[in-house]
Amino acid sequence: MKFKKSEKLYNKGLKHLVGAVNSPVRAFSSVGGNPLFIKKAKGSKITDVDGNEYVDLVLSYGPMVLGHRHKAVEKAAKKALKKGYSFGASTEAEIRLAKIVCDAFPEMDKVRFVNSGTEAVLSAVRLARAFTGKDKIIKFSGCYHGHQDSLLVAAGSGLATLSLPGSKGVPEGAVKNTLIAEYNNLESVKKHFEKHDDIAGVIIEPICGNMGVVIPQNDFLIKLKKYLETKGALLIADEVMTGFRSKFGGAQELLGVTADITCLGKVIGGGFPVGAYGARNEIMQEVAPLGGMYQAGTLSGNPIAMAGGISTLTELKRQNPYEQFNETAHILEVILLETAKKYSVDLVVNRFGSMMNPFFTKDVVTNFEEAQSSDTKKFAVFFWEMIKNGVFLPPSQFEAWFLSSAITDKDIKKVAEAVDKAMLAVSQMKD
Ligand code: HOZ
Repeated sequence: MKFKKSEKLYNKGLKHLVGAVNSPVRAFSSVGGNPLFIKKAKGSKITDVDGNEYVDLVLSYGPMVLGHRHKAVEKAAKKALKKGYSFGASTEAEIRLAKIVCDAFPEMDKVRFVNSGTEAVLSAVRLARAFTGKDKIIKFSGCYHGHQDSLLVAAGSGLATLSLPGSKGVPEGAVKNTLIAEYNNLESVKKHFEKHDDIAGVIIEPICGNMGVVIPQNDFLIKLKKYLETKGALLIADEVMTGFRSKFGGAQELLGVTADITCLGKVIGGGFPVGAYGARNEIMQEVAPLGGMYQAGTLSGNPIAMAGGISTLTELKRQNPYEQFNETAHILEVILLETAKKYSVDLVVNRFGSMMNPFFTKDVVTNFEEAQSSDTKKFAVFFWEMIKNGVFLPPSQFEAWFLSSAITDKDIKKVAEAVDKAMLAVSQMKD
């Protein structure tokens, strides 16, 4: 497999783009080598500029739940494109997408569309503060909620990938109201409430995908919500990854829990830039123009993105692929674990719905500390062997693998063959 054109574009890109990328994880920093440049994608496959075709398990970090360029989505986006790209005024499409979203989340009466998951979360945090009149927010180590200042501490995703404890340029004051708890550990939340009486809420990825996939254990979410109710604090569910992906009603439907404020992104734009936050009327009443919590955006509710979202969610409802996701993830889990056993490689696989990934460790992974015990050098070797054998994975131990409804049996066979070669390579690594 050759990567000459990618290499050439990477070197060219270094001149005017930071690290030749527009989001750090794309730079392949933790796996070494040069990043791949992509030419096109269709269905379950993605093709780089050298013409190498891969089974895509990145899926743009989640949005492409139907696979790339689904017919219905492409048709809807093209139709919208012909009518104009942006108006700075309301359209009927926004009302249609809002209804689909609110219908899927039982306690969501109103939603506000923004342009990214980061924007959705930063607005949701502001809203929680506006509604409760309190300042402090608890987040869990290893969860990543976008790159807003106040939550850029103990974060997963790119920060975990680059081993950064936080970000330069975030003033102390910006994080002074952020408290850190441990995922799957209710006591660590309670300890903060014992010390502080000004906690507005707790933000969580209900199924975490940003320290690798980590799953709530023993009804953690349900217990957390019950506890927060006794404290008058809000539960903010960051469902940017899981919304419409774990189930149509997100991880909340799957886990039987209802958040006070829900953040969405990725799937609700079908690959176009969208984010959203929503809640019951009583809370959304605070948002301008109804209330005094200000939040705005020139491109918010963009007509092409709305068309992408409506068509994706309509098709997703029709397909109802959630059982199929479980089955496919189970098959991949068995492939990974059996191959690891064959080559005596320590491996743990975490999966939930259409999100999964392996950790190169022998112990269970239920929180950030345990996720960090994974051998990232082994992951790097595994990653490159998967690439060389035609499977596109996130170039980080701490990013989830995603499934789409476009994946075929032939793709799974290709993944299995690649896993065999990759695991063999890992087993041959010298200490
Ligand atoms: N925020 C995405 C999920 N971790 C990763 C995409 C990126 O950082 O580029």
